[in-house]
Amino acid sequence: MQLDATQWSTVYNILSFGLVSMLATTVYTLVSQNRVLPKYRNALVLSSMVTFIAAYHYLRIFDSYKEATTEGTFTVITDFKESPVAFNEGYRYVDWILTVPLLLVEVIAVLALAKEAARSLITRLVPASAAMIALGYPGEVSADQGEKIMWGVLSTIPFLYILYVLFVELGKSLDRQPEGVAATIGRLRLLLIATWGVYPIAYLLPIIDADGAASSGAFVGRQVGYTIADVAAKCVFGLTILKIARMKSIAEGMKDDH
Ligand SMILES: *C/C=C(C)/C=C/C=C(C)/C=C/C1=C(C)CCCC1(C)C
Repeated sequence: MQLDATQWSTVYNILSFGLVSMLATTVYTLVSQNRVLPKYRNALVLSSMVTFIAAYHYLRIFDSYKEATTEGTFTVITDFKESPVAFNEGYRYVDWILTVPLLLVEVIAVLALAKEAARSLITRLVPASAAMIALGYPGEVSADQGEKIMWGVLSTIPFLYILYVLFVELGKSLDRQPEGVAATIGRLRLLLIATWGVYPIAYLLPIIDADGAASSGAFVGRQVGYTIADVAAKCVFGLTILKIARMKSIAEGMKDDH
């Protein structure tokens, strides 16, 4: 696979953008802890953990990308096959298998549901999300179109199940949320669907490209798609969680003075 100079720097810059977004959000959600009631702080801790874990993996992806494509200071090896080091796409999946279940627990935590209801949702969402990521990985790294489609379809089954639980099951708890909060939680769910939906689309790029897994356009598109989706699904999402926690804290009597 050949990357031209523009493609190479596009991926370089988007990875850099992903890394700094994760770092900044980690700091912001950490220092905002005392702006919410103690019972909502766990949701913020989970958000900080998610962006911290992602920041670490962006560092690793960044290193792996540079190693696989550059030699010396100024030479760019644009042909991945010529590179002695392979680009490791696995870092993303290691990241996701940790952060996706944590993101779902984060949603449940900010709702502060009754213990029973929270446990029932978590015991269904966490295994389903782990299965979704684990089933996607063999397809991601395969160069065979048929295998990509098969693993993609298998991974979509738990994906649809997660959407079902979030929309149908979780919908029932929205009636019990304070005024204004229910609407924000509704928007949070839409944000989740809109951003999580980008991943399977980015995954599809090498499948719909005539050059398949060897297409550099599909490679760049996938890196850009995954990174923008990560920033939306982890950073923007985490900040929305903070907003919900603030609204609920104020609705429950916390003074709105900081
Ligand atoms: C922070 C990372 C997040 C929120 C990652 C989410 C990832 C997905 C929703 C991935 C879904 C996939 C499918 C539904 C089918 C094809 C394979 C995947 C793993 C890309």
